[in-house]
Amino acid sequence: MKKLFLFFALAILCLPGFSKKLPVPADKKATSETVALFQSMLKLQQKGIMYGHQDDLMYGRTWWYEKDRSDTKDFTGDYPAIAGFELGGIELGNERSLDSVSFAQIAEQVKAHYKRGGVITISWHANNPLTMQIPDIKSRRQGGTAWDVSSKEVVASILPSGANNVLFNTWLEHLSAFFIGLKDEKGTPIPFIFRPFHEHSGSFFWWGNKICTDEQYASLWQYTVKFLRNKGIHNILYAYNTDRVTSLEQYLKGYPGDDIIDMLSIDMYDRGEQFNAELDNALKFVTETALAKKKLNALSETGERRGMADWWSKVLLPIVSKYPVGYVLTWRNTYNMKFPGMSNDRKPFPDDFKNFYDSPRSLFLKEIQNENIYKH
Ligand code: BMA
Repeated sequence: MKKLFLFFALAILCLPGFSKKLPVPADKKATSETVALFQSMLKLQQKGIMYGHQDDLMYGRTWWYEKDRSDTKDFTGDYPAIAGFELGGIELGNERSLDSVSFAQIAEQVKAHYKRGGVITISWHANNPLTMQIPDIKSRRQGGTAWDVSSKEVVASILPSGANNVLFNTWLEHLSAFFIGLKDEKGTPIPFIFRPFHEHSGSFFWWGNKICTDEQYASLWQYTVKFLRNKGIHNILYAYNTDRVTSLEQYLKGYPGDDIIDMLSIDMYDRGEQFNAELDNALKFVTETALAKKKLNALSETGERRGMADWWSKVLLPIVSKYPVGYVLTWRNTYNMKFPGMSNDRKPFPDDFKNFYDSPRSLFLKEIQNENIYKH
């Protein structure tokens, strides 16, 4: 009898996640692969910082969708650990995103990157559901887009009892349909990080914190997450995100709750010398709070904007190395961008990016492939 008891006790202890009481995603119904991704990312942040690149698999400086091509791979020989994708426009049922990328091809590359053992993150610059309905909007700058902040009524209008609630539901239907299609060959839903309504501390999107109240912002999140969960979608890790902030209090304004959010992330671009101290300060409270809340964290958008040749090795790497930052992502390499007075043969990255790549702290795809991040 005693032996039998011991056997069962041991068997239970060996169940995944049981013995170590590992932190789990906010969604109690998160799929096994999603739980594994969450726990793997927590583990990996002890080892180093993953590198992510927006639209890396969709286009580069000089090419447009060549299957499996990547500017990061062309430059370093390896894919980024994190592949970023953008869904702005999916809500309207469009075939292509606001950046002219085909949604079908995005789905294809999400599947490819998952198969390689990489992490997927998705952003959504959703159109403005209120102002986009105004006739002749096209003539106005930013009219009807995510950047249209001309009305403070937008968020209220899409929440229940608002005039645009039904419209917003159709948008979420389009979004759900795309998400439900993200499955591997066996039909297993592919886990990913979703970062909608981002940078709300800067009020340049219609969900910004000068455009709606903190309560409305939190409700927008709760409504969206519940909608997706009710669709049976349980393969998402949700990333809360602000633009530059200087205190934790500012950072958490409008936070929708620990039952909704899996990752605390921040976006900060380098626009001058003060950046070093600002980033250091922000990463300190973001990583500390994420650890205390048992959540993931990331510097989910950053980039060099002051013309430093050795920014990657002298600014970014030393600062992010001070804290257990989950990943750092740099934004898209705009295809065929014409810079005034410059020829169009820009390299995808500055030479110093190689120093970041060579650092033992940075993790690219090959360095996380052995970790089997989607398995317990
Ligand atoms: C922004 C810019 C835009 C782009 C958007 C969504 O920060 O890069 O040109 O449309 O992201 O990817």
